[in-house]
Order: sequence, then C-alpha cells, then structure tokens
Amino acid sequence: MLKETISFNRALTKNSTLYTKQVYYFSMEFLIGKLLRYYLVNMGVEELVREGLAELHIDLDDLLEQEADPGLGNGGLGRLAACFLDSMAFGGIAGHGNGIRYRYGLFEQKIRNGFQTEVADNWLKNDYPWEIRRAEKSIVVKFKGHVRTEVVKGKLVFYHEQYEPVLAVPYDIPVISYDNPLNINNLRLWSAEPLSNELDLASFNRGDFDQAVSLRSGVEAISYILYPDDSSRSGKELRLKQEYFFVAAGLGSIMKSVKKRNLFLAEFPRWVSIHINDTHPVLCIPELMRILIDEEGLGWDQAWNITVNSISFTNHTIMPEALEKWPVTLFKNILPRIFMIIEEIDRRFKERSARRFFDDRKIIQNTQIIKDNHIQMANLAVIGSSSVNGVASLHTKILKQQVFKDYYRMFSYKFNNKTNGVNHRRFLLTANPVLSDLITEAIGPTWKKNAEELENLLIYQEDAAFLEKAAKAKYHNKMQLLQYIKKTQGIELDCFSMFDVQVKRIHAYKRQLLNILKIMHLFNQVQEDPNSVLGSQTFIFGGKAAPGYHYAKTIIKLINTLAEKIHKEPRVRDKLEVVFIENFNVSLGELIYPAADVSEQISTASKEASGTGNMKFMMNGAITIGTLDGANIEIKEAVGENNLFIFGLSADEVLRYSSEGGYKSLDLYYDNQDLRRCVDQLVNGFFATAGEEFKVIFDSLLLYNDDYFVLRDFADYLEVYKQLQSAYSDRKRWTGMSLVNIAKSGVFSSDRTIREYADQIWKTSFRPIDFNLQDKP
Ligand code: 26V
Repeated sequence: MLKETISFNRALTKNSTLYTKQVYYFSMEFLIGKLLRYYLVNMGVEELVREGLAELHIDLDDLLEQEADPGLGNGGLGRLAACFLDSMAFGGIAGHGNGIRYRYGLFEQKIRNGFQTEVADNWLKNDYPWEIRRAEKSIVVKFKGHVRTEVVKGKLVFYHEQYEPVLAVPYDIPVISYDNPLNINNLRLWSAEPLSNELDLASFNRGDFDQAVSLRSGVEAISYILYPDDSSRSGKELRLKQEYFFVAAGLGSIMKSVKKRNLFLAEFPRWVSIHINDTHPVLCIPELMRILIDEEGLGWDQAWNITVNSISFTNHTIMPEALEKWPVTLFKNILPRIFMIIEEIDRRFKERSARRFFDDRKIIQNTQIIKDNHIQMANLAVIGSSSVNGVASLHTKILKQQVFKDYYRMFSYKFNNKTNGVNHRRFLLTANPVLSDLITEAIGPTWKKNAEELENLLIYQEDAAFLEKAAKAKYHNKMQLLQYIKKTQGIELDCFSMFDVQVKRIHAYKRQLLNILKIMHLFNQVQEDPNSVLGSQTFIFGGKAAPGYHYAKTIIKLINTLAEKIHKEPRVRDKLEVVFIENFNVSLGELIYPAADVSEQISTASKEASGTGNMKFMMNGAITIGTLDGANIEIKEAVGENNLFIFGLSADEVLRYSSEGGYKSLDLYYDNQDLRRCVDQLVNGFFATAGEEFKVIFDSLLLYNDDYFVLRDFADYLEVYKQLQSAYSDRKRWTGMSLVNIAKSGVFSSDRTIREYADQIWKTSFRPIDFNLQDKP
C-alpha cells in the first residue's frame, strides 16, 4: 500500500516538474539510513500506523528493528548526500540522486579481543523493499578498446571500437518529502551486469568455463563493494571503473530525458544542473564533452560552454592524501576516449594560462591537469565547473588561500562557501521524540518545516520548569542508550554520570588519541585522590577504522584496553567508565546523539573540513568541547563563547608550524610531567596485556614529532575540560547552555544549506509547500 501510494505520487511529481530545472546530485556514496520510519514521519502517518499495527499485536518498533541500514557510504560525505536529498525534496526541487548500488556496503565492524575485525555488509540478503529495478532504463557503458579517428566532410570524427560493454541497470529508491506529498524525488543507484547472458554461454559452450565466469565476475565486480577509504586509494583500476561507470550511466539517463523533452542542447544548463560531490564523479566533465561532441555533433567550444555551465563541484577535504590522482597509463587503457578529451582540456587550458601568466611558470605548472604522468582530478574539477565550494567558512578560506590559491587568482568568481547542514527531521524530530514533543508544546509545530524557529525556545532560558523537562528528556535518552549497551555488551553504566561522546571515523587527524590521553590523565588523578576529579564520567567512543589503516586500528585497541583496565579498578570505576560501541552507523547515531551530554570535536585545526556530527549533537542539546576547526567555528558564532568550550591551536598556527617548522613534541614531553606520565604509560607495562602494540602510537608522538599536535593541545584541553566539568556540576547553568544549543541549531538544518545551493549555484527555487496557506484569505 505504502509502495503504491509512493508510485502514484511519484508519477504526479514527474508530470508537474517536467518543465522545471532538474538537479542531479552525483555522489559515489549515499548513506541513507533506515527508511521506513522516515517515510512514515514524512507522510505524517507514524502514529496512525503505530496504532493500527498495535491492534494486530505488532509493535512498530520491533518492525523498525528488522530493516537493514544500507551502509552505502563511509561517513560524513555520504550522509551529507542523504540529508541533501531529503532537503531537496522538502524544498520542492526536482532533485535526483545518482550513485552506485554496491552489493556490499561498508563492512560491519565487530570487536574481538579489543581489535576491530571486518564482516561483509550483506544488506541485500533479505531483499531490499524500497528499491525498484528498472531494467528497461538500462544504459550501456563502454570500457577499454581503441579510438579510431576519421575525417568526415572536413570534420574529425571519433569511433570507439572493440570496447568492453557493461550494462548499467538502475534501481530507484523514492525520496519522500516532509509534508509535501506532491514532490517525490528519486535516488537512482546503478548495478553492473553483463550485457547479455548469451556472451557467457558462448564461452561456456565452447568449454571455456573459466573465461565465461571471469567475464561475468569482472563485470559484476564494478558494483560489488564500496571502497572503505584507506590511505592508499589511488591507482586502483576497479575504483576508476566504478567512477566512470556511474557517471556514464547517470549522464546517459539524463540525455534520454533531455531528448524526451525536446530541449535544445544550447539550453541544457538552463534545464539541468549536475552537482559533483567531491572529485569522485568528476569524469562527468569529459563524459559530457564526449556525448556532446561525439554523439551530438557539437563543436568543442559550444560543448565546453554547456559543460562548464551545467556542472558545479564541492570539495570535502584538504588532506593531501585524499586528493585523487590517476596514473596516465592506467587511465588511458581503461578510458581511451575520455583520456583524449582530458588531454585536450588540459592543452587548451595551459595555452590560455600561458597567454595570461606568461611570466609565471609556476602558476602554469601548479594548475595543469596532467602532471608527473598523473591526472589531477581536483584540477579537472575546478577548471571544468562553474562553481567550486567548500563546506564551512574556514574550509572555504583555506581552499582559496592554499589548496586552490592559483585557481582563485584565475577564477575568483567560481569560489563560494556552503556551510554543511543536517536533516533535523531525522536527527532531532525522529531520533529524539521526547525532546521534540516538548519543543512542539513550547513553540508550536512549525519548527519542523522551518528549523530557525527553534530560536523561539530562548524565552525558556530562565524557565526552571521547562529546563527540568528538557533535562528529563535527556535522562530518558541516556537510559535508552544504557539499555542498548547493557543488552549488547553486558556493561551497566550510571545514568547520572556525564556522557562524554566521540563518535566518528577513526583517523589520526580527528585525534581520538587526545581524548584517550585525557582519560588516562583522569585515571591517574583518581588513583591518587578520588576526590580530585569532579563528578563521574562515562566516555563513549564509536567509529570504524579503514581495514588497511593500521594506526587507526591500534587506536581502537587502545580504547578497548583502557576501558577494560578502568573497569577492573573498583576505585576508579565509580568515577570513570569507558565504552566502545561496536559498528557505529546511521541507526546507532540516532540512538547516541540524543543521549550525549558532551560532544567531542577535537580535530587538529584546519583538518576537518566541516564535520556534521557536531551539528547533530548540538541540536540534541549536547555541549561541544572542540577546536576552532570546520563548522565548530560557526557553532561558536551561533551559541556564543559561553555556551561551548574551545581550546587548542588555531588553524593559522597549525598551518604556520607546517610551513615554517618549529614544533618539537619532545620539548612538551619533557616539560609537562602529567603528559609524560600518560605517554610513557603507552609502553611501560601500564597496560599489562598489551605487549608492544602501542609502540606505534608512542613513536608517532615522539619519534615522528606528532603530526597532529596532540601533545601541543594536551594541557589546554585539560584546562578547558576542567571548566566543562564544573559547568556540568552546576545544573542550572548546564541545562541553560544546553537549551541555547538547541535553540541556535536551526541554521545547521540542511534545509538552509540546500536553499543556498538552490539560490546561488543551481539557480532554482527552494519552495516548501505550505498547505496552510490555502486556508488563509
Ligand atoms: C579521505 C581520506 C582517504 C585517504 C586517507 C586520508 C583521508 C582523509 C579524509 C578523507 C575524507 C574524504 C572526503 C570526506 O569524506 N570529507 C568529509 O566530508 C564531510 C561532509 O562535507 C565533512 O563534514 C568532513 O569534515 C569531511 O572530512
């Protein structure tokens, strides 16, 4: 029934939006989370369905448990894409997601003996109820082969021959908007299949069984599994195939719909916006050129104008290891025609810059696409799109002044900031029903459609009765999390302790290690004098490490080893507990964010492009302790410096150390006794069970001079943490701070972010439907 209603409304949507601008969001990852509850909430029928099911003796919550949580993304980037789909639908934008239907998503994390182990994420094992296979809309994608050129009537023509065809079959998942049944959008995920079964059979019948199987599995490998971003991602042939696969399939299907609507190609950018989420889909640029030139017969300049004016690009990281590059030889072999087009883009670009910057060799070298026999994907993205944005104001500033400095001189008009946002209907309204009901009681229901109305909560800042109710909601959520931890790990925790939470991917730059050293220091203090530590604290960690990232995996082991040690010391256990929650994902996030008192956002300044967990915590009333990095800076501006805790080096200081040197971690180690003690404890037998395993961490701090300035920020972190503990012990102050955080979180709704993308980049209107308006005179 739900499925039929969705299909019917979708057909209506399609007709009513035929002549509006279509926005295509190309992303290699969509971390959509569970959908049943989300559909019910957005259609406004959750209670109705709950009651109906209860009559049949079915508990809706039990049913919701059964649904798979597809892990089709690594973390922030994929989750952002999913939040954006929701906000596009809400704003009445004809928005389409375009991605890959990985047979296996991000691995499931199991903790064994304190170590992470990986298990395949078999999300399709019981079929997935929300996808619709649309075999009739399949597209053929061509790999390898040769390009033959010929002059036909005085014009160069390109023929791609002897290629290996792969069939891209789309599976569609409906994106239902909140309170707007007339705009149902679509997330299209492509699956790779052999073009025809006959091909395999032919080899099979010849007796060439191996050939038959390897052809099939070679093709299916393309959409087999999501890459769990690790430190050596570039240079992988399969990854490049994945990137071209969903780009070519997506653009092929866009061209079909453009044809169906009889649009003039010259008007393409007026009707179509293509957004590329990081550089992974950047082959959209040469692929659109290929279609326009080889298939539609346009000249280079016209094709280039159309391409640049349709495409916009978001950068999500300044970490140099994460910037994609492809070796020319590998690339040429897999995508010969696309390579020719990239070469030509590069040639023309260099020619233009040589005219403009003839006396500046360096700028020409820095900005070319093909350099040292590698294709620099970020350079292609900046050159071939009309808008380049960062995801928080500091991040955009660093893009302009450092990463893309030379391009910023060339095309300053392309650069802009779009601070990230999150879906407040998923991460507050749905994840935290008790608090949400309280908010609605206080300020009415319209904050669900306009998150900035949360600011109306500020009148309750001094209202003791209201603050108590909000605190009760927090206890309720903490209890729910405690029960989950009890059930899954058998550990009983204290609901009245302060919940201090750090959940995110494990990475050196996110500095889970700094948090661990802090806890080790508190441990040492409690052992010396239990009264020296104010209150009691529960430290909660969660997050996955890339399977090949040894250092991050050692950090997980360290957290678990510390947790065990503390748990065994009764004197300490009353004051401190540490838990590592296995397999952090979207669903667990929905349980954890509402239960947090403290949100740890402690990356090395300049390294975290934005962060979005920080926003999810904030809207659930957790107080941030963090560095001036990413969107923490904007959170600080929103709540004011009295309503969060900031410490550590600034981005400028970090960048200065990196460019000028002068940092010596050993000096800090020798100067600060407390710090030295904790660092030594990594290797001196303090962790009796551990052997040599934490030596890599010890060495990273002292032998390799602490790349992420953990030791440098340690003392400041502890100092500010003390202030936080004392604020927590003052209940009135803390609940007031918490309320300000909720009240000021509205600007971090992805509705705001998408309104800005729509107005400034895609040039289409963001207009949620207001049915109430129809009743008004
Ligand atoms: C990938 C890799 C892979 C190679 C090893 C190092 C490394 C470091 C970072 C990444 C992340 C790639 C892109 C990404 O996921 N960025 C995240 O995007 C979020 C949404 O904009 C943002 O909130 C996070 O700050 C940013 O890290």
